[in-house]
Amino acid sequence: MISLSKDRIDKFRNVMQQSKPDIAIILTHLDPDAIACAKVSVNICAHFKKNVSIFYAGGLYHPQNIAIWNKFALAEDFKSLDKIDDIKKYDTILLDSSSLNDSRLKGLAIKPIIIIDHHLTNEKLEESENTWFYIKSCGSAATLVVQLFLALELEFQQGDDISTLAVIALLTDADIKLLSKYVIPLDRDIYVILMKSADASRARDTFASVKDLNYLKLFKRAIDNMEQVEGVTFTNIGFIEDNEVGYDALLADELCAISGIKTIVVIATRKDYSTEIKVRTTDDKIELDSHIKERFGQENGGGRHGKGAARIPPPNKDDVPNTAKAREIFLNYRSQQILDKISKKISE
Ligand SMILES: [Mn+2]
Repeated sequence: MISLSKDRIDKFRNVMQQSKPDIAIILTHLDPDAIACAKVSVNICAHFKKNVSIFYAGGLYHPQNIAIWNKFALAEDFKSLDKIDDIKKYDTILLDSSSLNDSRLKGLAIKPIIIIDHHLTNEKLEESENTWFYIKSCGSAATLVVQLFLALELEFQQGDDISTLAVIALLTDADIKLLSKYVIPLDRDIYVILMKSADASRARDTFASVKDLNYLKLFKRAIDNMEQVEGVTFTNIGFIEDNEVGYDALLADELCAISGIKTIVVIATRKDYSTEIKVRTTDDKIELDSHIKERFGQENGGGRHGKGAARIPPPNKDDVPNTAKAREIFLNYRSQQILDKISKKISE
């Protein structure tokens, strides 16, 4: 396995040793990758005898995140970023994200001493004597954090939470069976090492437990309302309750894995009449997020609304339908509007 050079590790040790006694790990989103990065990093910080707290922006949304949250009792360690008392008290570590201007930070000025991320951004982050940045395109940020953990000669215990969470992160971000186009040999090497200690049945359970009766109800709607337009499969699942938010993403993931479906668009409308759009494709040649940004605006597609996702804000109060008939027309109108936007060629 490719290891980090001795110089890089020495520098990491220095940065950690010189840091403040209190470290805040900042996550701009909660997903399996960010969660695993944070938990492995807690062990790294503990190795340097630091007090560490994890703060996150946003919410859990995707049912898989909720399953992980409950199964691994994460509520104990993870605090909402709104609860951060005095940011100056801490040195900060930014994981699975490297944007300091991320809108999800709500203007919180952070100067991380450590950044580990697998998304390349346009922001020019320059490492100084007191900072350590590791940004490299690969399947998951957990790969890079685990590589660092191992390079520091730390060890996983048989069946521990952190190796299990890292396996879940890899299987989610780097795609089941590590088939994502972003996967590099390092991801596979790390996966093999993790599987020696991870609790595979617990990892499997986490994937299986997300499908409940809500899922089944929405799945039926998705199947009933499915239509094919020029090789793209559309489905409008209609209104979703607040506790069903995120199921649209899960449905898109699942439907995209069905043979014969190449690109899937799942449309769902929330109580405030905003519309969530989730797009998944198996076509490696499509740069999905840039297409989504072109059509739905820059804050979509890997921006504020996540990978493969877009959102149409709620209509003006006066335009909110209040009869069943008007609601039906609204849903049809939104479907058509989205269908038009998606099938339109970028050059038009
Ligand atoms: Mn990630």
